[in-house]
Amino acid sequence: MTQALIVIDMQNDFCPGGALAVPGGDEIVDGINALMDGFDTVILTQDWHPAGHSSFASSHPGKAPYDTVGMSYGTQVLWPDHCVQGSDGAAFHPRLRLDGDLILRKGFRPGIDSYSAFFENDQTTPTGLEGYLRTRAIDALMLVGLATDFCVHFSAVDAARLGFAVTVREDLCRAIDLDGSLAAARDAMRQAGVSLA
Ligand code: VGL
Ligand code: ZN
Repeated sequence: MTQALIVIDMQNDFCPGGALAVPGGDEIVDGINALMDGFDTVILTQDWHPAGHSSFASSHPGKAPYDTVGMSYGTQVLWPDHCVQGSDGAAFHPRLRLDGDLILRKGFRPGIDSYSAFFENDQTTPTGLEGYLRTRAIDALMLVGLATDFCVHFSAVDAARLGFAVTVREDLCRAIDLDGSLAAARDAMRQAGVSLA
């Protein structure tokens, strides 16, 4: 087995003080940096939305952050404006090691959100990450980062469905936990065959 480390969305907007702060989001930076030493391949993902993105509550008159809205591809949670391309909030946490092999940006199409590093929220538009991993003969993945119940969760489930052996290091993740979303995410990951470590 050749295992790669995927570091999900360790960006300023998901850390305390950011636009969509995940409680304790910055606590895991040093542990993730140390973990990188054990991997030949490290991939970082970066949530990367254009201004006015359709996942922002501000783009939907009368809606507030954390409301939901029906999109062509299903129900979408609406977020505060976050990770706008080129902004400080979209930048990686200043202590995060950036010596990984690949930075994969996602969520850049105005009309569709992308929690997963593999497919956008329509669950069919690929990001290309699967091809990158397969052409490098990587068949196992360890996932860490933010947020456990959204981008880590959907990335882990998609990776397991694609046939990768997937481990989520829960101690190096932090959750948003919206209406029980963390418990639901843990169940869904387990059911997909993801190892929670
Ligand atoms: C994320 C909500 C919106 C995440 C990204 O990284 O988990 N969550 N965009
Ligand atoms: Zn986002």
